[in-house]
Parts: sequence; structure tokens; C-alpha cells
Amino acid sequence: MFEEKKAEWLHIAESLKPTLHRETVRPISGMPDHALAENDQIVLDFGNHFVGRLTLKLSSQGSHPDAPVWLAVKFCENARELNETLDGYTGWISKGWVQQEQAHIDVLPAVFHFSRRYAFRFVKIDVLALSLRYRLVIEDVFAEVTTAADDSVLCPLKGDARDIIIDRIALRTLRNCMQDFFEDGPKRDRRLWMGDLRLQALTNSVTYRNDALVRRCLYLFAATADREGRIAACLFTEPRVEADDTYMFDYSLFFIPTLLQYAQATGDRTTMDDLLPLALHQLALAEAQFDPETQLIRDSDRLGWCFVDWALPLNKQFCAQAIWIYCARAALQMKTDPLLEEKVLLRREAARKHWYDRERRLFVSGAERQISWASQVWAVLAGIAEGADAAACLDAAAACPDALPMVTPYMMHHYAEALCCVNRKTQARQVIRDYWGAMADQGTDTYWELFNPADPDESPYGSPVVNSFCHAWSCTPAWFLRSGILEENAQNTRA
Ligand code: RAM
Repeated sequence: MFEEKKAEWLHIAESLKPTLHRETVRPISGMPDHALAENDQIVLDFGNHFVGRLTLKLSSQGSHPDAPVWLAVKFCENARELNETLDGYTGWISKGWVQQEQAHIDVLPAVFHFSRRYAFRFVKIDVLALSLRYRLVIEDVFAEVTTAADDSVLCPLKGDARDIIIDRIALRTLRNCMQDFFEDGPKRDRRLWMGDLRLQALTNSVTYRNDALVRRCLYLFAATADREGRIAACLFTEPRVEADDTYMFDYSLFFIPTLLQYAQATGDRTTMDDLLPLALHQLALAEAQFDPETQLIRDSDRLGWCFVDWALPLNKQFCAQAIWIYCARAALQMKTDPLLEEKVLLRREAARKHWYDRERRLFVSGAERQISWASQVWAVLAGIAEGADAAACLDAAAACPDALPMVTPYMMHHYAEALCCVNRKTQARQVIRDYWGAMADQGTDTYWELFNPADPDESPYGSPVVNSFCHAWSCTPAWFLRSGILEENAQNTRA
């Protein structure tokens, strides 16, 4: 499907590759004022989170160096990573993501460039070996850092001091994920993920306004749809543009609201019209997942069949139905379709009939009738819960100690947005101040992939050493604070 369009779509995507803004930055503290001996350690602080490549300018003191310099260099997004080690690592994703390497430098003086790009605020250098006859002089350390975001287009946020801090960190998060495309995290996975793109594009629309980058990413996804026309959950751009062989029910469908959002933010109808058939095709592909009798989505035990949140025990059946409805509604905003409209109503009713627990006033999911926060949030966002029921299901989750909690800033975004939908603006603001504010209170420059205030070691990967601490999907406080959605009289829903 769409095979004849893909070369052209790829061409458009590549023509929109950004010219990155480059800057040279130096540490604000930690530069040694003396020559280093074997086993010495320094920690350089660059004063903010950056993405780029490091250079060391080195020389020696004493006799002519008669042995190589052997250094261990660790790049850390935040201070907690400085003391983490890989000893006993049992996580299930590659420890290759941990930002550390060793270097041997045979000849001094030397200008040593690290070829790999890193995401960091701190750089820790351990002198593993010199010889007794000379010492190492660190003459200069600098990094060439990059972003596709133009800081000069930003307007300062006015108002509450805490909100200003929360916004600043959100902007930094988005900015540093904006490279050749919208990366999910510049430490890890450095990939274009649909779920992350949707929230990045949203925040970009009220901040950096790099609409061309959003358009590029839409075309990258379009160009890499598989033979059936299914959009992948994520894609690589190196060594060539290629979809990952990972497909998620929700991430494929989110191409639809991401396209709508882009069209609404830019008024670019040409792109919308060009990509709309592919967007609508995602709904057609999703049909196979529905039971035509009940109009309910079939559950699946395939790990990651539908993402929703990084909570492994979460049953996704209800959320998947809600996300289908949410995306179908976004499609209807781009193209009228009476049949689709009817299907939305049927599936909404089916969801209410099978999964609404009238006594408790909340939605359950799966054969075990699991109660989760995620189900209530998506019930609201999809309009399955309406009127007084909508706020009631969010309250019911809060009142139910067994409700499966939310894990990621990604899910918390949806919760705050659901609160706006039910006109709980003050509460939404408080969620942002409490949740993202708690990360800010820890002195972070960028927001994280995972944050559980009750468990700082929370990681879906088995160890926090591979967590990403500048993660795209947590940049949305800047959208909440700048779009006006938190204002009492603002429109409560969007695609
Ligand atoms: C992780 C990444 C990414 C996310 C996927 C589903 O691998 O953090 O951001 O979208 O999960």
C-alpha cells in the first residue's frame, strides 16, 4: 500500500532536514588548577544540559610522556548518574546506552575529540593510567552542542515563579530532543517514536514553532509504513531511514491526531491532504483487532501490543478501545464520514456497556476487570465518559487505593489533560506543580523518561542506569503553561 508514494514522501522528509544551531560551551566549574596524576578524578559541570561532542586539549608536565594517557570518561545527564555503576547490571535493555568510554592518548600535547554525541551536564574524567614520570595537564575542555530549536523565538513566560522554573526545564527538554528529527531522548533511544512525537509537536506548536521539523517527522513515518501501509511505532534514520519492526496499536493510530494537530497549528492543508489517506488507513488496519459482534477490541497478551504507559501489569484493552475512539474522532475532524461516525458511537456505547462499573462510577479493563488510572484518563479523553461521569471516574480512581498507578510523565500528561477536559483546571495545574515540580526540586535541567516520586529507582528496564533523563514525552508542561488550556475559560478539548 502507498508504495508509489513512498519515494516522494522520503524525498520531502529529507528536504526538510534541519540545519542545526551550533554553539561551543565550556565547563562552569571543575577545571583542575593543577596537573593530574594517575588515579586522579575530576568532575566538570557545564552548568546546564547539552547535547553534543566533547573535545579535550591535553598536554603534560615533567619528563617526556613515556606511556599513553588512559582515561575513563563518563557523561551524565544529572548528578545522580555520577555515582551509578554498571556493576551487577541485570536490566533487559542494552547497557551500551550508558554514556561512558575509555580513551588512550599516545602522544601529548593532543587535541582529543570524542566522535560519539552525548547528552550531558556533567563529565567525569578518571585518570586510569599515566606513568610516574609525567603528569597530565588539562588545558581546555569544550563541547560543540547542537539543537534544531531556535531559542530566539521564545517569549518569556510571565506569572508564578514556580511555573516559570517548571516551564524552563520543559523547554530545555524539548530543545535538546530536537536534533535531525524529534528524538525521544538524546541519551536513549535517539529514535523517532510516534507517541513522543505527538507530544513534542504539541509543545513545539506553542514554543519553538519548528513546524518544518514536525512535517519532516510526519513524512518520515509515512515513508516507512510497511507493505500493508501500517505505520511503525518508531524509526531509525541512520545509516538510512528505516522503520523499526515494532508496531503498537496506539502508536500507529496516533499518526492521525499528530497530523490533525500539525494541520491546525500551521494551516498546511497540502500536507494534510497528502497524508490523510495513509492516516485513515491506520483505522482500517485497526479493524482486525475488533470483534464485529460486540464492537469491543480484542485483548492481547503480546507484550507491547498497545503502549499506553510503562506499567507492565496494566491491562490495555479498555485504553486501546478509547484510543481508537479518540483517533477516529480526530479523523472525523479532517474528513466527514457518516459510517465512521456511527462506528464511533457504537464502540463508545459498547465500552460503556461492558466496562462501566455503575456502582463505583469507573471503567474497568480486561477479563479480570482491572481498575487503573489509565483507563479513567482515556475514558475522559475519548469522550466515553461524559458530563458528571467524566469527573466522577477520575475521582473514583483517586479514591480507589488499588487502582493501578500511572508511571510515566507521558501518562501524567494525559491525566493533566483529562483534568482540563472536565474543567478541573486548578487541579491540573497542581498536578503539574506537584509532579514535574518534584523533578524540578531535585535540581534537574531536563525532565525524565520515568518518575515515580515514591521510588527514585523506578525503571521499566530493570535498572535506572539506562533511564533517559531528558525525555521528549515529559516536555509538555510548557504546552500546559503556554497554550492557555489551564485558563478557566479555555476550550477544554483538542484532538
Ligand atoms: C521507550 C522510549 C520511547 C517510548 C517507547 C514506547 O522505548 O522511552 O520514548 O515511546 O518506550
